[in-house]
Amino acid sequence: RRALHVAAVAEAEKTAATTRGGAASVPAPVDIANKLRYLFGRNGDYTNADAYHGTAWSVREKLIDSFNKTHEHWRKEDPKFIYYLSAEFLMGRSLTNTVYNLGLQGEYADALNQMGYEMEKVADAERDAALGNGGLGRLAACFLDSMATLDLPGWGYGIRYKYGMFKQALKNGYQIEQPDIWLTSGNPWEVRRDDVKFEVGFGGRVERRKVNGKEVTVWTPSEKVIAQAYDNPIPGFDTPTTSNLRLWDAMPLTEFDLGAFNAGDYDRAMLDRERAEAISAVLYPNDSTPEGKELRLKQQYFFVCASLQDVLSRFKAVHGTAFESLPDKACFQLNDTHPTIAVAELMRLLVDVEGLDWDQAWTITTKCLNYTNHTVMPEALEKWPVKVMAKMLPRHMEIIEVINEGWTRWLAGHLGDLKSEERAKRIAAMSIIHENPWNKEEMLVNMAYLAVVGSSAVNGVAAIHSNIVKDEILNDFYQIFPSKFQNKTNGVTPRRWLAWCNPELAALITDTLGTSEWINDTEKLAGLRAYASDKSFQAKWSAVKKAKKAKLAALIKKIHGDDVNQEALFDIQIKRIHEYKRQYLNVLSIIWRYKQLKKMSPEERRKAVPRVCVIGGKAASAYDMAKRIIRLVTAVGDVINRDPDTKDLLRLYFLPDYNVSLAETIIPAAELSQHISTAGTEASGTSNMKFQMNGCLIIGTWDGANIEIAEETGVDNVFVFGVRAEEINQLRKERKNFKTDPRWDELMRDIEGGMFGDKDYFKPLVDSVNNMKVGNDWFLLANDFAAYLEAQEEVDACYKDQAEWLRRSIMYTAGSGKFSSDRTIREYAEDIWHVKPSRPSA
Ligand code: GLS
Repeated sequence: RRALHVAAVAEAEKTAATTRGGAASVPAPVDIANKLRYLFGRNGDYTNADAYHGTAWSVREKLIDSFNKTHEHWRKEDPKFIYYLSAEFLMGRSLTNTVYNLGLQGEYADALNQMGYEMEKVADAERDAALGNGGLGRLAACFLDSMATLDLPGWGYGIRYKYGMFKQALKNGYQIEQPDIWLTSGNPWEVRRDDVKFEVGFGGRVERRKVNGKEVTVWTPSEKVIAQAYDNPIPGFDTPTTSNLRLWDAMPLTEFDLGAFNAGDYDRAMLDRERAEAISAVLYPNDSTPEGKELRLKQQYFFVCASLQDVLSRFKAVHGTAFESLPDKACFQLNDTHPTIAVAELMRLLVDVEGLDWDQAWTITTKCLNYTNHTVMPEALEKWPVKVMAKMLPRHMEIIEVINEGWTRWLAGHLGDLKSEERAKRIAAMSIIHENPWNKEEMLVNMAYLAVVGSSAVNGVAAIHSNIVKDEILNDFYQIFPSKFQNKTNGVTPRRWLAWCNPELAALITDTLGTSEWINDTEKLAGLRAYASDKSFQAKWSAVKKAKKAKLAALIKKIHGDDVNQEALFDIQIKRIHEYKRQYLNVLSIIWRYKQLKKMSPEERRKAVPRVCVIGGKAASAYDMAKRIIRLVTAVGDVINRDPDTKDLLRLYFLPDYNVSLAETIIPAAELSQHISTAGTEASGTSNMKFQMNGCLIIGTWDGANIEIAEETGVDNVFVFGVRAEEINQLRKERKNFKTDPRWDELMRDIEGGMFGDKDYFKPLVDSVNNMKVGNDWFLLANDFAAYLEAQEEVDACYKDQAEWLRRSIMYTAGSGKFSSDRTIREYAEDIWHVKPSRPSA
């Protein structure tokens, strides 16, 4: 029957091919029009948004062809897979990336032109898929691009949030949050898999039963939901490989309680649906800030449970119950602690469901799992109250207790040489379950400790950060398992972040190097060093930057209604708003600059370097201080941008709703970007790499990946300032002896005195950094203030020498080879995952 069916379809396709050239070769304009006609019921006179949908649904078919081919190949080859478990994937838009990665940009750009549309405007109609907060989620998205490009068998697994990262609007200069309703017009980039769904349980009770003389543990959840799979094909670049991001949507077990409905109880009839859907409804809008809500733990378990069941069911279909070979076929990367419940869940599936004995299951589990730490912020290292865990996941809590017993017992033996008091102290410090230091009544499960104990490899995301992980955050563990700890410096995809978002610069690079191979071999960018001082090359380089600045200027005009001086230095700080990232310090230096300009004679002003400063980023909805910082930016901008004495020389704009697509416009236009976190606080940063690739100079602290960027670019080409990470602890202790700079004191008085209005609202901001006692100014703004102003003066001096500025700009791009996520992923694949490329035939 099946053979007959296959033959019949093949025959039909042959005739179709002779009559209409085969689906794949329907001319793109016809195909786009067909999609609009048959999927949307539209006939002519389309808006850009219509044209986007028609184009996207047309491109989707080619994407799915490639996806199917790849998976057919992988099914046959059965290679080892890497599964990237992440609560966040900040994908942004897909159309441009997909047509470029599939090599279809010419065809579709022409098609749209013929129809009277421009690809860029059409692409602009797409909504961002904002299923992530910031760097951590965007890193996961870059990693998927690189895995596919490198032909590595691998999938991402996460949650299909109905509402992604909130939309940020400004009302009178204050942030307001609006829901991100991104799925309303349908999502052409996903495929719902009605044949892939799993049950996920919560709560209930755990019992031991005897089955065939063997004691088994049975967990009977009190609540069950369905995890429904949606596949999001991920096209590699310059390869036939298209891999997958599988996202789970939560649905009720039964569609609808008809009994309750018939009895007139409409609310109850809908209750299950609402409860289930709540699980995948909203992304928690936090980044490096705490969020201990039960729903978040529920989300974490929900996607981990569905993903592990999915992987095990595919494994069993091929290998039956030969679970000892699971580590040869599958490994899981835990993206931060969010998916750490996987340690307990894999144990539960292997022991309770598959009947393996504990030790065997533990060997398999620890071989399969690896953990990446992404933050040093103590408040962001997740800890769940035992009470919460025991109620929501009673069996997992038991499993974690058993893991911890085994772990502490092992430790006691391992530390046998120590005096008993010292040994007890060390064991207590490393126990996965421990007291809450702020509330002795409460016991907590430390998810980072669970991840370390349950994994083969643990890594940080930049050299300095990996050292902090080893020497501070997880030092006890490092002393015991030094070889478990690694560094994997982050990277970003050079496709989205250089080639596709800056096609003009990409064309110039390709022209100059005589090849476009740098797009997947970024080390080739080093070839640009030879041209760094070449006048005619500098002129072309500068022309591209000017064109990109014009685009950003147009955007500022659209948002704020102001024309800005395009000859000015474009100075950018875009990232989540956080005290440790120190946007506040940036604002203080802008106020200082403003005050200096005010004092200058017309003659002096003529010599000043004009600047357009842009700040963008979202504040977590509950992060009060961050919201005040945003208001300070807008308030200072309101004064500066309207002052006739200075408005040609200095502007400050807050660009609302910073997201991936806004970044794609801003970064190519930036000349100076700010990465000024307190040394030792920013694990890596990844926008710094995107700016570097686009030839943007950096003013920054000796922190995160800034250090490695400076090494690759030439330290003298970077404006580095501020205290070093090693000094921080001491400086914090010596807070009350610290003498602030008189300029600092003046600025504090200005803000406090109402120079920018809203003085009551700004008071807590001033107080947070101004009262020099232990604990205040935790992020040491005052310590770095003078050095920062000095570095800013160096920036001005350098900008006056355009030849030098351009030389440096070129050196940045030339030195960015290391920061391709292809390099990062290759390192993960070789050192941690042991996964090899497997490419389908073209
Ligand atoms: C983060 C760090 O804060 C960033 O420094 C880092 O670049 C990113 C990716 O590793 O991870 N951790 C976090 O919780 N949010 C981030 O962006």
